[in-house]
Amino acid sequence: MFKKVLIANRGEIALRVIRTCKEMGIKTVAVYSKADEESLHVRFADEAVCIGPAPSNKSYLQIPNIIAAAEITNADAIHPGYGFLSENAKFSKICSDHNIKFIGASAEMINQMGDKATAKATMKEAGVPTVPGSEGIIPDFETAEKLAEEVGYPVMLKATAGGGGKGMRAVWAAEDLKKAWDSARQESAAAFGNDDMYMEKLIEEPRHIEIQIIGDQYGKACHLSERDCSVQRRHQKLTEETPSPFMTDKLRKDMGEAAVKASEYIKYEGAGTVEFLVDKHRNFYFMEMNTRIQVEHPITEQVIDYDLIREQILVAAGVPISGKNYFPKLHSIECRINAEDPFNDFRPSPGRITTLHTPGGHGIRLDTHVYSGYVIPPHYDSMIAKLITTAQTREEAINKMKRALDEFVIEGIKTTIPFHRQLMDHPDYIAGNYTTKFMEEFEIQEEN
Ligand code: MV4
Repeated sequence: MFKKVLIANRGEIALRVIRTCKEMGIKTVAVYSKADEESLHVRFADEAVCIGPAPSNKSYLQIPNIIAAAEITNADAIHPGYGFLSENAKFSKICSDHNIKFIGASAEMINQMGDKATAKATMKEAGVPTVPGSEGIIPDFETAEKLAEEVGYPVMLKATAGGGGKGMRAVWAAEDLKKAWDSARQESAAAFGNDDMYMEKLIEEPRHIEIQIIGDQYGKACHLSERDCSVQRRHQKLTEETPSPFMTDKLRKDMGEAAVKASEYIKYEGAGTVEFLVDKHRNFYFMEMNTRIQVEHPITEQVIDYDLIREQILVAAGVPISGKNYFPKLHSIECRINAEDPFNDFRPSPGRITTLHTPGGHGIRLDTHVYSGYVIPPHYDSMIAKLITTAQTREEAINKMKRALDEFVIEGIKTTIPFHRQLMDHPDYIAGNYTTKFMEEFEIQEEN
């Protein structure tokens, strides 16, 4: 088992990993930027190394500084969390070249799943349902035109180096294809240095339902059921829940088996998430595979009483998984609390928290690194807390979330708490009747 783990991240996920390491008797090393000197993850870790100034590209993304921190503290493993370097193949490779265990996917796996057309072709070989469309990359516009006629409009153009919606264009008619093709390739070249595109039949008003999987070093994988992440704004998840209100026992069984089949086919090691698009007829299609722990992992932990970070560490240390699949016994909802102003287009609202009162009581979990007097820096992602409620039924979990949001007081900055409070009163949300289109119609009401 590892003696000392360096957490190459910040905020709530750094704290999350440190907590599990402490429970496992593993020493911890925090890395931090100058702007994070007063952060809790620095205080909670056994050791802490400053790796640079505030900007991410000079600190949390600086591979040499992080490797140096691991060398001087003699860490034998690095947990990357999510975001930053968690899906950076070069970082994974450099860790293994330095005999430091990267608690995540191998460089090969990151590259294979990071290239969306390759990931999709691999899943198709594995027998996982994929959206009808091109066989891999489209060589030129003429081929795209012909293919779109065969597939039938509407189609979706996607950048193979993309993900999370970047370099993606929905095309409803032939006369719009050329403009979409050019702008998608331009966007992808600018964002990823790669403008290769592939095409799919457009799935209208899909739900985003993902399956948590865990694979060990011996080729075994199991699934830990689903999370419904359809409530998103500009490809940013706002709230997630498990079980999905759209799920049926058969659909869960079929999606779980597809996710396990995919993971065992690619010999996936570690915690991973297989994302699916689900249409209104409950057909499901592979979308993407994430090779990292996800922000929303706590709702899965809550309904199956499981510590996913602990499982990641055990698998990385070579411990075989139990192999049994898990099905939710409870209902859990997560609301991402961001330092943003929902009454002003969700614009960021960094600054000092002058008053903080956190919710508590039965079925309430709050994963956060903030404290009264803490200054939210402007340099990083705006998420400051994850409020998670768990109960026997969805209705009770929603009621608990309403009560917890009413108790949650953060002054000195704006937050998305009022948005989530209104969401919990929305009839379509309460009815579980929402797709990835939901936020396009949601209108926040001005507070009195
Ligand atoms: C799609 C789609 C409809 N049809 N693919 C969004 C980012 C990336 N995960 C893929 N995405 C989509 N792919 C086909 N063939 C609709 C989306 C999509 C979406 C998917 C999940 C969650 C939110 C979304 C918001 C807009 C579009």
